[in-house]
Amino acid sequence: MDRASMDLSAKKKKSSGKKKVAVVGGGLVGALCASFFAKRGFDVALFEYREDIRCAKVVKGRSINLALSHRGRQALKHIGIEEKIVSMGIPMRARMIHSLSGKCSPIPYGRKGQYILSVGRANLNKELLSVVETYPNTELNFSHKLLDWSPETGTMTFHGPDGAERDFEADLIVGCDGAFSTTRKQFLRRSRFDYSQTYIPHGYIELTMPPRNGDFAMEPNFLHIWPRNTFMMIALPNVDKTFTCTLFMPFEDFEKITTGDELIAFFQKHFPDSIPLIGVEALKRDFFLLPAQALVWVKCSPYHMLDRCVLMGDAAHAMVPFYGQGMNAGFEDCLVFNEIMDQFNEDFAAVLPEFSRVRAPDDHAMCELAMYNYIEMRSHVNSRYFLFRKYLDGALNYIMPKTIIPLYTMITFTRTRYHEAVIQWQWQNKVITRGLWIFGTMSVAGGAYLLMKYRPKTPPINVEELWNRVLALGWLRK
Ligand code: FAD
Ligand code: EGO
Repeated sequence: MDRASMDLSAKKKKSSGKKKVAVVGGGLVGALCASFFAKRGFDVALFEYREDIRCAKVVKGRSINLALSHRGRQALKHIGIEEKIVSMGIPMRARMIHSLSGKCSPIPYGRKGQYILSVGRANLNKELLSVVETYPNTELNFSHKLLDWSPETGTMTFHGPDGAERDFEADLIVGCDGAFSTTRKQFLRRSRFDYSQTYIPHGYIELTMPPRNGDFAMEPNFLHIWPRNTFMMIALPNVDKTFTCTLFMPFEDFEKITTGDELIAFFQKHFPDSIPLIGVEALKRDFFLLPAQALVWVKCSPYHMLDRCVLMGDAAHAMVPFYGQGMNAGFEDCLVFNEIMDQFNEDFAAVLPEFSRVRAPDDHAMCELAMYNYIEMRSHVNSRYFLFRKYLDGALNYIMPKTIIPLYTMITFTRTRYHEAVIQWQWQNKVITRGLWIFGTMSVAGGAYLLMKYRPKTPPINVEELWNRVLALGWLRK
């Protein structure tokens, strides 16, 4: 679409009476969010920096596949594509823990058919964009890079496909432009905006595990995990029968591996069972293909500015990927925003502050949980500890199914507000430690009582003989 017709269509739609919403970023959250607004009848314009990935030959970007869970699925359901996405994904019903010796131990995610889904990022993004297009009141603008926008007028300036700058006006700007959000830059210039950005020492690379004899090289319906403290590797299945392995490790360790031989020696030491599955040549090729990617953590508050602009997804809360919740949290943002739109009759002046008030504590809690998992996993989670912890979680939940629910379950399989899940978890931990204390004291007391009651009727101690035995011990030692 050329400049003139774009402005024309903008004007035409504005005259329809409904407000104009601009969604910046056509990634996972942006595309979903655009459908949410379109479904409510708003005129929606989506702007994406990249070209249309549905036409692009190669799609570069972060993580090839992701774990989709309950929160994300609920949001997809709202725009009617949950079933379709689920059918395109691969259920992971359990984690498969790979120990150093190559032993594999499965631990189910839930007792009754609970599972997470491995979905391809590119496919999911394509489907979401296609849904946006099914609404007549939307327009997709690819190869449009937001340069800046004005909080006073709501005018955005884009770098268009022809290299020229073009302006666009909207009543509401929704910033879904990821962890390095351009939309957010205007927020940083204002007073009373909290912002923090932290890089963790770990980076990640992705490796592809090819099919073996035309089938998956490992069992497909699992999230495969190799917990090795500071070195962590996971593998998620893809529909083409490959696995995408993600290796997380500190940048300084990545830097130590410079040759193919060093790489194989490293894998031989830490992930020996994966070498034949990935293949020595493929391993060497994939590992050195791209430099390790950084992992950043962004927290900010509030999420809105005036009645003009709101941030969602990674733009509002980028988190480290150690809980598999980044996209799910971003999708849930759209659901929560939608619920508040119902409550406040789509009055942006009321909806936006309420969204910040309600949602920021939850996203912050999730960012912190992801960080907590990262610290816990890198400091002492090897395969034995991982199994121990998950069995313990399972056992406690089995004894008290209503009272003690594993944190991972609350986060992944319910829509319990993230911050409430944390409170509930802390309360449970208190109950568990108190229970252990009571159990421990009662065992000792009970044991002592039973000992007294049923003590064997032994003859009285002969002190002299005892002393002789002690002396004999002394002789033995010499
Ligand atoms: P993005 O996906 O980053 O999309 C932002 C979009 O905005 C992009 O398309 C970009 O091109 C566009 N854009 C940026 N700047 C501009 C601009 N100036 N103008 C116009 N457009 C712009 N989450 C899970 O739920 N489960 C997982 O298993 C999981 N695994 C992960 C593994 C790794 C290694 C990583 C790094 C992340 C993982 N995540 C996972 C998190 C998930 O990837 C993100 O939370 C999710 O992609 C956020 O979506 P988004 O749309 O907010 O941002
Ligand atoms: C003790 C034992 C403490 C992402 C286990 C903490 C995360 C953490 C990155 C897994 C699953 C989806 C993931 C579990 C723990 C995705 C996930 C988990 C990873 C790494 C991941 C689990 C993509 C942490 N979920 N998870 O319980 O199976 O437990 F290993 Cl590195």
